[in-house]
Amino acid sequence: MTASNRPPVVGVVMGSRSDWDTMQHAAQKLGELGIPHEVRVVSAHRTPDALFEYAATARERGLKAIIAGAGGAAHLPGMLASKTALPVLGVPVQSKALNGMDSLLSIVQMPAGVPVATFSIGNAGAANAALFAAAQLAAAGDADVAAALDAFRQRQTDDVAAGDDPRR
Ligand code: RP5
Repeated sequence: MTASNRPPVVGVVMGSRSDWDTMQHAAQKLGELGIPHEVRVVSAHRTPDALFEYAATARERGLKAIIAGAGGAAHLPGMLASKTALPVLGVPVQSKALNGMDSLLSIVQMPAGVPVATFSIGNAGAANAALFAAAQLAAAGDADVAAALDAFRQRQTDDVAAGDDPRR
């Protein structure tokens, strides 16, 4: 079975379709590593009931982690974390008004007892959240993901070495 026809183990959620430009970098990395995942728009403010339902059923549906991206008053990751003990990986989307500082601070400053692992603002944060979710799956014993992650790291190292003269 390919990653796309196995049940998802990672959920990629975002507060708005407008977050997809950023969050596609998480989905792309998960795909590259062969990790089955789902992608949904779930808004803390516009669809709060759907958010609660998503978080409350995530574990029983087989998810092992949720990557959640949001911008501005970015309450989605924290509210998901309030309803599930699955790891929630928060991605601050770069907002237009405040460049993502609002998103970052909204996501990172969780009260003790309800953790959200917070990544950097924007595309790098989305990509790294996916790689971190992969590392969690690998650490929990998924040998295929561990091998895919090692291969990714090696390719990345090789790519840097192959282009080590910036004039070429
Ligand atoms: C947040 O508001 C979303 O995560 C998005 O980053 C931001 C703006 O949403 P739209 O107005 O573009 O739908 O909830």
